[in-house]
Amino acid sequence: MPAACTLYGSFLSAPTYRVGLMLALCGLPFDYRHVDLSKGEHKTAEFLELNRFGQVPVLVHDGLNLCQSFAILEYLAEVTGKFAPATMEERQRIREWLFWDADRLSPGIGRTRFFERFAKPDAAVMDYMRMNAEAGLGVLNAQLEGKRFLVGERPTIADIGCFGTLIHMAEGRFELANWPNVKTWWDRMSALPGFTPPYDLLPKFDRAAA
Ligand SMILES: N[C@@H](CCC(=O)N[C@@H](CS)C(=O)NCC(=O)O)C(=O)O
Repeated sequence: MPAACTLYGSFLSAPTYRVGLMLALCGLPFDYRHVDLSKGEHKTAEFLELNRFGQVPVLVHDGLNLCQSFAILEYLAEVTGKFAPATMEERQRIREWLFWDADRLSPGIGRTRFFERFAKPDAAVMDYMRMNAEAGLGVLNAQLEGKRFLVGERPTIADIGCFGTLIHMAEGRFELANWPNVKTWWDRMSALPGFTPPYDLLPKFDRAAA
């Protein structure tokens, strides 16, 4: 993948981390632009030119501005050939995981963590979010029984996507040890060459590629 990459994101953002982690695991240096969500920088006319949805992350590569982190993972897998499906069946299985994550896992985990960290809504709302998150963790735990990775015998963007979703789970007061198969898989993901934890990978300032 010869062209340079620029990642726009926030150090607090799991979707930004998901893309940053993919780049790091692929060994691809990237310029980083810090988008300060607290100042509404993601809603400026300039940023909306990059992402019509007014959200981070955005990846700019080869003249294309790309949004939606799971779609960006698919793009990167395609252009690098890394963490990519080897067969049509794998492609579909990976998509199933990514779509399920966006539908079920991310909302529960992400919102519970957001509310725990930044706001305290009504207890019933918190319970509902937490229940959804725990249901998602239960699905992951069951699926990882006796398996090294989510699809096939090697890590794919399905793993990177779901791992990125869980990365701040401790901030949502989820105890990883309660889902032992998820914990074993987490340790395996954290041992991949190039793995970098979120607050090391994503700074609070712009950074040029090393
Ligand atoms: N489905 C999107 C979700 C992105 C997202 O929710 N980004 C958050 C930060 S973690 C954001 O930009 N929030 C501001 C907003 O939605 O206005 C993705 O996966 O990229």
